[in-house]
Amino acid sequence: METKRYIQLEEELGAHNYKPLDVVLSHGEGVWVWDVEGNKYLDCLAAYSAVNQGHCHPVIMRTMIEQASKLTLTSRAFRNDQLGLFYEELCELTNSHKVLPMNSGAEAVETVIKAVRKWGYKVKGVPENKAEVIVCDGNFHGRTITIIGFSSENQYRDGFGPFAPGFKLIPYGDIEALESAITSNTVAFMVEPIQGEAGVVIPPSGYLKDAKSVCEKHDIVLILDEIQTGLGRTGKLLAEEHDGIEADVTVIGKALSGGFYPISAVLSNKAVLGVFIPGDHGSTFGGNPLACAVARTALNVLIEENMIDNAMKMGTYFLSQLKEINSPYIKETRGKGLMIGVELLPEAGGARPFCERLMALGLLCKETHENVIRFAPPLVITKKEIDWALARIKTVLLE
Ligand code: IF1
Repeated sequence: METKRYIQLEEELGAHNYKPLDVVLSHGEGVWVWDVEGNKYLDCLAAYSAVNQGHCHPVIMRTMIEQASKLTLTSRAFRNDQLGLFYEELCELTNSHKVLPMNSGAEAVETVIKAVRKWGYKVKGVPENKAEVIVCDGNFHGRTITIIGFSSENQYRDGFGPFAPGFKLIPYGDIEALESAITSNTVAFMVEPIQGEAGVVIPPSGYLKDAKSVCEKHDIVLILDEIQTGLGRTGKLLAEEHDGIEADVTVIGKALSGGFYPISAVLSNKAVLGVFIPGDHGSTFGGNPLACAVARTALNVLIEENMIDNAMKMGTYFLSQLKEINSPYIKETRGKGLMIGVELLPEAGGARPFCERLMALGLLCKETHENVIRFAPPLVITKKEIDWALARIKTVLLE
């Protein structure tokens, strides 16, 4: 079946909640993917940083096949032989004290909102139903009703109200705004170390460090959403390391399974996740043995195969080369590790046409927020592959 038939089926039978590029992918390996016509592309999106380890990583695949032939799902009514080991290895790696495993990133974010509200009521003494969580303009934390309720992006909210109360929006990167938004009912501040969907927006250096001290001063929980920035994307295991801090609570997902299986997790100190008692929270698939086995291997290859250092080295190189492109279309080129955004001037006519031209040259990337082309390849990318990509990026940006 050729491309247009696949597209026709998707267009006719699928809800139109996305506007994908018209490429129909059939298999992938490392940074490369192939479409149904046999054309080869370099994947510069890595499924929004869920495939940091590269497509179909053979070692993760072997674990998936082995575990799938043994035990996939037991529910949490019983215990299993992968969960405790997953907890141990994840806590060791991230210096965490407690873990709550879920499936999607949004579910993990919903979980942390429940946890900090309960912590506020039971530990901090905030009056019931008065808890406030501070978030930032330009945030992206998922697509559930609670989460879009505090989005600053109209399209994510339009038509989906009414929304949950108890959230305050402040400008991203502004510590004074954080300080003045805090009340006696504030329980937490939730923030992305770099705002992905907002267009790879990097806050002033030291922002997370300052946010941590403001949170400590007012006894509120600092939650870092590292679902996109975590697991090596910015050249560190967690992006918080660039500021030399440890969040009270960290949310991870996406590459936690190397793109093989939905698994996310809330990592915390003892206090916050310690508020949950049996029956408070759960999910059918949360913490299932297949997800945990895959995640253990996905974390292991990230470290064993030096992907994090590679992301730092290759990201520095990629960014420096992109900054040298003297294109009339470029407003700003920014990034950290392999989380890079090229912001185009409005007169360039939007990033989408550039992504379409890049696709025609064999490079798959995604526009975000109209004018930003996001470059976030798998962390296994080599200098040679970056040079291959740069040649095509220059062609499109200099034509
Ligand atoms: C879409 C991008 C969007 C996330 C952060 C939580 C979640 C995400 C920082 C929720 C998910 C995905 C969702 C996908 C597009 C992509 C994305 F920034 F990565 F590009 F939308 F902002 N926190 N990001 O980035 O995790 O529930 O999806 O597992 O919804 O269109 P999820």
